[in-house]
Amino acid sequence: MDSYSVGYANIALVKYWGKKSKNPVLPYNPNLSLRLDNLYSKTKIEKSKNNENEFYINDEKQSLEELNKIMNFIQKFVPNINEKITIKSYNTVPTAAGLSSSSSGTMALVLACNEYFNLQKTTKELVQISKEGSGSSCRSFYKMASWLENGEVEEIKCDLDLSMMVLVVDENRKKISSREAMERCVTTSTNFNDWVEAAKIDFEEMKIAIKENDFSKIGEITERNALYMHSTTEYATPSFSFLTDDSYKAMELVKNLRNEGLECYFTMDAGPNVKVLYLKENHEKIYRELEKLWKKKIIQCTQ
Ligand code: 2P0
Repeated sequence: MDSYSVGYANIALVKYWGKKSKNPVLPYNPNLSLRLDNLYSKTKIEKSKNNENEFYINDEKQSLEELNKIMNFIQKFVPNINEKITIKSYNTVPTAAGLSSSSSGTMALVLACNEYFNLQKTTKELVQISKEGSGSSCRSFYKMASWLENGEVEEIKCDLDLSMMVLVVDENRKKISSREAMERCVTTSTNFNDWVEAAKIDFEEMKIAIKENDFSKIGEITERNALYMHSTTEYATPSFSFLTDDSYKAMELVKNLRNEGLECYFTMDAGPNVKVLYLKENHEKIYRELEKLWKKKIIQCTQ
């Protein structure tokens, strides 16, 4: 029997960018995400055949550093592991390219541990465990979720059929991890406090827009929130950016499409790739147009 546990990627419409506390992991601002059911990781744990702990992603043995990271995390919620294990994980998401592979991977790992070690945790407990591995992964347990400053994760009801695709700029592993980037912004960005205040307002307005099924407002807030998050990297010391010339080209494409009457909006995370948010009913039209204009890969993230 295929006993893999599946975890999904999620993309924030209001971003988590900065830890108010590291233990437990708490965000500076409330944030909110959409789960991408086509981008997932599946993970299985087995008793090791080699009498050593091992960690594979897409059949590739991971470094000792990656193995230690994952084992330290597991040991936080699985006490007294008295055997060696093999962790096998497969990503449909390119790893560490700002496509939320850490959220899908962490969710899958937490579920796999629950299964293999027979932990019998509730979803609510697994959500809280998950965020200690990768903050944003706690949102992947729900189709739409919010994660609050006090650590609570709530499911958000949304009647709109929201979809996303990714205009791939670069699938390679990013040079700076989101953890390190976030930390640098918290400690050095001169506009970090302003970002937190703006994101709090975005979060409140986003919840209202979702309740009112106001897609235009949802899109508007999504774009301005992503741009603000990225501006904190410019104001950091040393300054840096996840976005490349091609990212800006992709953002322009999205704006042009919108100006021509095909309503869609962009968002970007800790990497150069640009995600496009639209209503499912416009999927074919938007995909057809973007396929003509975007010469690189496009990933369809939702059915
Ligand atoms: C988000 N990101 O809200 C934001 C926007 C990236 C940009 O959460 O340090 O793996 O493990 O808590 O959750 C990616 O960072 O960071 C992220 P940690 P995480 O999706």
